[in-house]
Amino acid sequence: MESKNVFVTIVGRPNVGKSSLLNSLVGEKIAAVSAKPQTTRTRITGVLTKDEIQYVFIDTPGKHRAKNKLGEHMMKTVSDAEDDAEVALLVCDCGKKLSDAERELAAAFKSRTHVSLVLNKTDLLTKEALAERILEYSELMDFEEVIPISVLKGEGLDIIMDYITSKAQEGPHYFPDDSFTDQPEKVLMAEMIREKALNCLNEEVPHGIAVTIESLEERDTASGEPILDIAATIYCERDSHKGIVIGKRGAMLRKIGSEARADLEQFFEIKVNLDIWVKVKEGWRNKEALIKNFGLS
Ligand SMILES: Nc1nc2c(ncn2[C@@H]2O[C@H](COP(=O)(O)OP(=O)(O)OP(=O)(O)O)[C@@H](O)[C@H]2O)c(=O)[nH]1
Ligand SMILES: [Mg+2]
Repeated sequence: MESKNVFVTIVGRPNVGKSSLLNSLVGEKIAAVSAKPQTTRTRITGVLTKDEIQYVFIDTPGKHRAKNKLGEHMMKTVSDAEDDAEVALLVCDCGKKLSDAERELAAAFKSRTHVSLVLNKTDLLTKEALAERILEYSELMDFEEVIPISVLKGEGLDIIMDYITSKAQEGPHYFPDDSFTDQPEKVLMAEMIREKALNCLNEEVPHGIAVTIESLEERDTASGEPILDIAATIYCERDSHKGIVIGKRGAMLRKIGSEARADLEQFFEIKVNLDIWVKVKEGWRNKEALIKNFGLS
């Protein structure tokens, strides 16, 4: 059997459902998803190997105007991804009107051959409204395909897969056939915790959060059952934010911890004991050294 591969870059403005799409296509929850824009901070590679074809998906941060150094790094990730795309999916929220972010992305991809428009969240729209949106977005450029989907309902994903499959070319598998991502274990864990913090917290607090895994140790409980001890730290930007993350008598931190633990146990298929600390690193999103320290540059 000849071996094939295809590299697919997923771009779009924040919150359109890029990471949701990545997770659905790969069939594993490898990228954090939240209702808050700017959830994804770095390039995330998802891998799916089916028979002879290896699909490599690259999820990127949502395109926006950077307001701090972290934002600048996020936008550098997007422009880097523009260069190495073989197939590019410009994902849009069909409930939203065309924006500058989409115009800029279309301009960046204009010279490429395999660029398709993916209109997500069709579940939120009537057929008529969707038809209008398709016309509006199709003006952007000469897309190879226009694919309306709903990640939520699992609709249209097979059409995306057929399209991508038709672009696969002879070549090696760059990742082991049984891997889903190139993200290190600790990064996946930290992102699972950050996702829960994003979902539980309001307003400006969640965007100023970074999560690191301090230690990781597997041991056997007294009954002989294996358990994974994970020690994590949530960094926030201010003392007042630290109070919010911890919550009344630690209630918020417990909620974040128990939701994260459930995901961790499911993904890593082992019982987890999760210990989370909260620390303050003032204004870290504008400090290069800290951004680097958190693995975000
Ligand atoms: N109604 C509806 N909501 C969806 C659909 N797909 C994703 N969402 C929701 O849209 C929100 C954003 O999803 P993400 O996957 O985090 O979006 P993203 O484009 O990766 O966002 P950034 O990482 O911030 O750029 C989440 O609340 C998802 O649950 C869909 O098909 N329909
Ligand atoms: Mg994302």
